[in-house]
Amino acid sequence: MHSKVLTLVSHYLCPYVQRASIVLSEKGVAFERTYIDLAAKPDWFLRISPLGKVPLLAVPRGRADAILFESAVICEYLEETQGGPALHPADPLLRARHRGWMEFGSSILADLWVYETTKDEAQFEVKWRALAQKFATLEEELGDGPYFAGDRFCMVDAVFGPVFRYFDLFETLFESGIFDGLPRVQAWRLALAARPSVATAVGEDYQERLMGFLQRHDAHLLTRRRAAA
Ligand SMILES: N[C@@H](CCC(=O)N[C@@H](CS)C(=O)NCC(=O)O)C(=O)O
Repeated sequence: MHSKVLTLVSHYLCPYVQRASIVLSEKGVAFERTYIDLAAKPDWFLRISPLGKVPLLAVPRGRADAILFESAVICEYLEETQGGPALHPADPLLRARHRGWMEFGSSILADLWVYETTKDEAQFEVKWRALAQKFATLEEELGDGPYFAGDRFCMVDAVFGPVFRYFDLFETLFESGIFDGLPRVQAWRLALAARPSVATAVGEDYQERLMGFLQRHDAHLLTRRRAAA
């Protein structure tokens, strides 16, 4: 690739892409996006993506862009090189703890992948319990908000905005109760949804696209909808 500005190689539904987009927006960095179809990855993409995954960040440099892969790496690079507000704590111990919670967010995304794609009811229930347990763990970690670490939006928030977004659609389908009894998580979710960088990390047709994805997977989650209807 040969870009003029930072370019985020994206997919419309990818939560890892969203976290990079959120960090770019929070830092006020101008960037472009290139979308690819993960079901038919173009050759140019396969040549530059070592794991065949999005996001990639193409960084203009001389004749050919430098390509960064892995969303956490991209976010850390942006934190180190771009202006705008710091999204990590200055204290190394606290910063390391935040990185741990970012990983925790990634583990929730792995659970969510199975939760939203499985056709199997038992597996769905296992993932419901895993997710409920992880959100309960977060309830213990959260303070008075509105964000993960208080007043200032941080990198952990950038990871969790896309996590909570899934439930905006899921809750139109059936009542999962996954956030019941977790007032801090619920308040955090609302604060993140209202943050412009989070809201604009996806297109306006995000929910339609996600619904199409669930239908293509013939997801068990959709049968919960029929059961609840
Ligand atoms: N650990 C990676 C995960 C990225 C990831 O799983 N991306 C998915 C889309 S959300 C992907 O590109 N999947 C394509 C594939 O695995 O073939 C990151 O943080 O960037």
